[in-house]
Amino acid sequence: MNSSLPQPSLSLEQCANDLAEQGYCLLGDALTDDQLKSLRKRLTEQALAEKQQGFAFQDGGHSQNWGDFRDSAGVLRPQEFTEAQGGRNQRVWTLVNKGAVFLDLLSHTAIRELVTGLLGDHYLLSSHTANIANPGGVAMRLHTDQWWMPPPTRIGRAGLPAGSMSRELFDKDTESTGTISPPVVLNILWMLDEFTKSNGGTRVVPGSHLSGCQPDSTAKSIAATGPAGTALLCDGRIWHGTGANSSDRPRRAVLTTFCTPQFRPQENYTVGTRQEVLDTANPDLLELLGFRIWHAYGRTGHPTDDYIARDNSPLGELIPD
Ligand SMILES: O=C(O)CCC(=O)C(=O)O
Repeated sequence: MNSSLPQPSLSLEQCANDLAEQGYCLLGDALTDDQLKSLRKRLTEQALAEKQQGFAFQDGGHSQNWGDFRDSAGVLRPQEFTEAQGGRNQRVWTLVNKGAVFLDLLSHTAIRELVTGLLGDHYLLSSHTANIANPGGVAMRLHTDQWWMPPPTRIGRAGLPAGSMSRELFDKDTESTGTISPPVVLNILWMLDEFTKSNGGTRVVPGSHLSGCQPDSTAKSIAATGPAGTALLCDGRIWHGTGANSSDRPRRAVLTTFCTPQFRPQENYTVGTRQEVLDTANPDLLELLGFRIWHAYGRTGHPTDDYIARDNSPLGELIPD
């Protein structure tokens, strides 16, 4: 084992250094035993119910395990896997609506300190989901979580127009321009089971967050491992992906992704959060969910309003008195 690679640590300073130098860190004992117990129970119940009631989303059954593809008519479509197609892993989406135990993770003090350290004073929740990597699931293709970030360019060099980015095009962007974008995403993987090399522990390429390019398929990855209760934090630029699970048990994890407020979250919480969650949300949660206006962006009316609300009736056509 390379001892300079991140190990689970209780020290926030160590974690921040690991994140800066290696692109990931492991916060030890991030979850209490009680939290672990309740998270496992709620996730397992929810995942089973989603399967039974036809809502389950499965992936993890192909070697090219993420990305768009062209169908027979040449139309670009998102890749999805059903269990019948070989998808083994189960994703559970939008956990903000699926139990208080998931919402509590968002106010974890040590994690929030690390998020603020990397992303700054303001950020949004981009997604709050779970990945149950089941036995037989294959390794996910290495990717970054900010693949859409327009890369820095040189004066006079025409880059790809920022609105034309697609995962497919960015997978080809494996040559560094010698410049680098800042991290604008931070992904936290809460380990509900021990992560090992054989049970699908997330593969990472240490230091790849500083490469300035997208993953190349020959990159050597290692498994980020830790006992249940550890939180794995990944800089949005690091090359990573779910490992193959060759064990006989599921590897459960909650994945919480934050992004800076210039960018579009993966899950649209202003529409997709259930009203009962909003009814008890504090200002911090409302900000994470995108209800706080950021420098006049995200407004529905007056640019100097602080927050938006669903029940604000937008001003319409007016007729003078
Ligand atoms: O579950 C994991 O180990 C990683 C998942 C991941 O990289 C993703 O969902 O983008």
